Amino acid sequence: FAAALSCAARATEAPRIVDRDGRHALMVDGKPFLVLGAQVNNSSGWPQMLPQVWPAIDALHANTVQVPISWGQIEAKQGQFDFSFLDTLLTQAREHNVRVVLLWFATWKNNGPSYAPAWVKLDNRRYPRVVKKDGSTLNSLSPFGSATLEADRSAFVALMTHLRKIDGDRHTVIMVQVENESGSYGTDRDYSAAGDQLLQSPVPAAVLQKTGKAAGSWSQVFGKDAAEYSFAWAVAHYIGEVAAAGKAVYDLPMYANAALRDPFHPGPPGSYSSGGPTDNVLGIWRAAAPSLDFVAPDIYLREYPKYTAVLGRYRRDDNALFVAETGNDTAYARYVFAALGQQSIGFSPFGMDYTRYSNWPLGAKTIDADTIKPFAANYELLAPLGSLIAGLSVEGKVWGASEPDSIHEQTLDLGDWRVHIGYGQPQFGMDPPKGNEQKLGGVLIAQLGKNEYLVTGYHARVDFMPAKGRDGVRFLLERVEEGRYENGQWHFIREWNGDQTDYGLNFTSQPQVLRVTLATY
Ligand code: N0T
Repeated sequence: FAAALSCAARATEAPRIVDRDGRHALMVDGKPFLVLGAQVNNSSGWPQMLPQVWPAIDALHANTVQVPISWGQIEAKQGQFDFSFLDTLLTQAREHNVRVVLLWFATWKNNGPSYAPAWVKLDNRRYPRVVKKDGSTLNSLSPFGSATLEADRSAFVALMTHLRKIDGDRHTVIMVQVENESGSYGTDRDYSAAGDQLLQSPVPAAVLQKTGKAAGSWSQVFGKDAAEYSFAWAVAHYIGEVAAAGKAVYDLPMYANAALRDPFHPGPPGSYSSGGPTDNVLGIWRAAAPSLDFVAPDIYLREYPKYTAVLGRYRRDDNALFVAETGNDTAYARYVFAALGQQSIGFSPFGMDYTRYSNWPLGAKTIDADTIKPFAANYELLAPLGSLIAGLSVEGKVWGASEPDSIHEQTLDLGDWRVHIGYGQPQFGMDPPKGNEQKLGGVLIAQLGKNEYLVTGYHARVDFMPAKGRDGVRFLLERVEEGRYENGQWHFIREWNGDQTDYGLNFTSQPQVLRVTLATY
């Protein structure tokens, strides 16, 4: 399939998401593309800030930068548009040889309308806010506001029209995020008349199909969850309408991102952003907003069990996994490997610029060269492999693992073979793994042929073994080559043998890529 994908490669082809057998890839210039991304801070989307952005992006070896485009910035006066920042951004992104994901900050930015123009956010009559059960009003725009939808959609269409004009033949912009962390904090739904009415209306067929429920009203079908689920439908439908109108003028991949709920102890809706694409309403979102290519998690959960649970929930047959945001502290860097193991189309730490803002405790305390280093090391290793990995991922031939917090070993099941991974072991001999001092370990494996694997990673020891049920099989490492990929071509450096293979394949802080051929005797 990778070969078929590359054969069809056309440099002029617009970016798109392909879905095959419940697996997904982002295609850019007709080839599978792995987003090694970084997101700038919320207020860095201004021409005079870009000099503090590019040094961080360049140091990261990122191939993609996510930058906000604010509704208030482009349409301060209704109907008059100013796209000068976008023009500047694209010119400079091309000079820095990175792709762009635009973030449409409009009706929702972390539940609120702060990025909407003043003529929207100060006119509560035309652009109503969400009403709580007690009748009070939240600073979160209602998804039932038809004038709000109309206004947001027109602005977005203007943006996409301009974008097609300046970038339709270059595709510097490869995806668009529609809104940011939608939904509302402090309520499960909008208690306006329209919100009440929705509860009593029939659940649309697409939602019934996704959730396997029998027909009825939202209240009848979903009982105590009806408030949150119907609200999620309304928010998703609104964002789906905005995305569809944008796609009609310029068809780029589009997604919505989620402020997560805790995967194990979520608490009640409203304690998290209710109505947004949280893990409990993914089916409703996919049904309500078919124009969105996927919905994506913003992962600010440092703990391994939580982080990996989130990856597993957003990777679905009907949903490509993309780590749309993650913390920029060192603890998060290793998770790029687990994300790739869950077929993620990309990974993107948040707040990666030198404007001197830190969102600690979500991310790092300070953003400097040391903060960037572990992320940069991963991207340096993965960048030359990106297209290869993304192509093999759609075929189900990629595995990945990140170092856990308190467990120091793992096994990955590759089919005929499995690998044992140990973290914090001496390179020579069989001392048990005791974990790395800094949790930076990670491993990535991709199958290249029947018994041939690409193996790479950092701070980990990898041992191959026959799969369960083949325990008696006598096997050996026929050949272990170290080399590097350049434009998809393998360049041989040396063969690993003796101490370098007898006690497992030891990855250190060096960016090393191996091709391992296994055999039986
Ligand atoms: C993120 C970012 C930015 C475990 C926070 C995360 C970005 C937005 N919001 O710096 O504002 O635009 O998408 C919200 C995390 C909630 C707290 C979770 C505690």
